[in-house]
Amino acid sequence: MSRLIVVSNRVNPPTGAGEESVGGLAMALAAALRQYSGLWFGWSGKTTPSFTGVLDVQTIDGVTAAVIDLEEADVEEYYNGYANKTLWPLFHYRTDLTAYDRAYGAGYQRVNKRFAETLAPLIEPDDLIWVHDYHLIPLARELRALGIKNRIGFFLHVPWPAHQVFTTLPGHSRLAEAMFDYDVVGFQTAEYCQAFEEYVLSEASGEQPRPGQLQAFGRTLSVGAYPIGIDAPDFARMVKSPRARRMRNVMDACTVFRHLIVGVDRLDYSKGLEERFAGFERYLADNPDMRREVLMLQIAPVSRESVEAYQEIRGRLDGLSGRINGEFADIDWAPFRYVNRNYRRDELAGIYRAARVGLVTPLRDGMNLVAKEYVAAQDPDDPGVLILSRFAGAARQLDEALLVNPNSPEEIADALGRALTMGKPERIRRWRALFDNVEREDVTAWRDSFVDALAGVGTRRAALAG
Ligand code: ADQ
Repeated sequence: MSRLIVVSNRVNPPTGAGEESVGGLAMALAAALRQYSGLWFGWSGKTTPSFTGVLDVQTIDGVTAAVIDLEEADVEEYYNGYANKTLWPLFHYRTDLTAYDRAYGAGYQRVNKRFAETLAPLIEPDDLIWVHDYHLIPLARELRALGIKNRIGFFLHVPWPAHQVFTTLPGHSRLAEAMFDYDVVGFQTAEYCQAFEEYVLSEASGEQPRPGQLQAFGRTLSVGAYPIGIDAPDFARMVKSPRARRMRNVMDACTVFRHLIVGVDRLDYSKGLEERFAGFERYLADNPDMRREVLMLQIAPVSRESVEAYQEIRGRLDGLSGRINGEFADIDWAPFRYVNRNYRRDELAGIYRAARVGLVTPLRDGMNLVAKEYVAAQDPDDPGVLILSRFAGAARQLDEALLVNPNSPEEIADALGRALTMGKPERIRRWRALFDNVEREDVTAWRDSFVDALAGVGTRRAALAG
């Protein structure tokens, strides 16, 4: 029977509702794999003095994971370097933060080759291979070079930038060509898919024989939008859990007679935290009579701490949060709570549920699962309001949220004013439309539609499910 092999940079299957510190990608992949007899391959997160390619295989919570350690230089050049200092900022339109360093590019190619050489012996002829995210774009090319003929798909979790931005990358053509060693390439939204098509047609002399197909570099590729979702049934269960209820009670006790506004993000410059803080500050300045009526809680666990840009933004956010409380707090009250730690997922569910406003304002975001989690956690009879950046992929589906330009503190402040005074009938009407989408286009729908496309539309799906 065919298997599904999922490949991503990090392999960290969550161990259940209590798991802390798991990114959106890990949550989604674990949920996707649990229902397939398959394998999850990638980096352990550990380093070794010299690369051995020795696999550590474990089964955690129904997911078989096979991981390898990388050398220090790999981590520096491939992970911290090309992935997090070159491609991440570039794909999020931060050309000002994008580092162009040949050693990073070489490390990126080397690690992709190492992944391919370690993975290739594990691949059986009928396996479907599903590669994830910008860390591993050249993986299919490396696997093909080793003679792997299986169907290989690629899903990009982050935006594909406009071609004027993508072409600022030295070696962009090589990276784009590597996409054509896949059979199917999926993007979060139609907009990113179009940006890729536009690049291929205008920069790579490509052709589009029919919608959803691209020809270039002598090969043909299927492309499409496959918006990722959350594990909606699992999240619904979690919202009702004792820990979620306890956390909700804790938050209610902190906000007696006040409305809670919540933001939950990895501490990353793409998430628009500085502008969001400024938006809240503006709201307080413009609405003196509301100052005692609101509490904003921003949860932002630190990430990628070895990258300077992340250290810098952390310092700026510490300063801003201090300034807001310094300016507006009184002896018995402070408007802003800023915490840098991880929470259990069931605790997060309780926090979302207690919040009258979910404030999700990334400057750019492939999708943004926090927006969907916030919607899934609401009380149907008295739901909160989602304020969402128009530059999050999620805005394409969640258009009944209050959509804002995340670069504008004024727009954020206005949206806060609207959300905090919105009557119950409008809140319920908007939430219902949002929830229908979150429930319908969940992680299972995402996985099935991509795997169907990869397997050749439904023909082999029955054989895959295990
Ligand atoms: P991320 O950039 O990590 O994901 P996001 O989609 O919001 O962003 O997912 C974050 C996840 O981490 C959520 O499930 C959230 O609950 C969890 N999380 C955040 N803060 C936490 C905390 N303090 N404690 C515990 N858990 C926390 C990337 C892309 C996104 C895309 C996803 C999936 O950048 O655009 O939506 O992959 O494709």
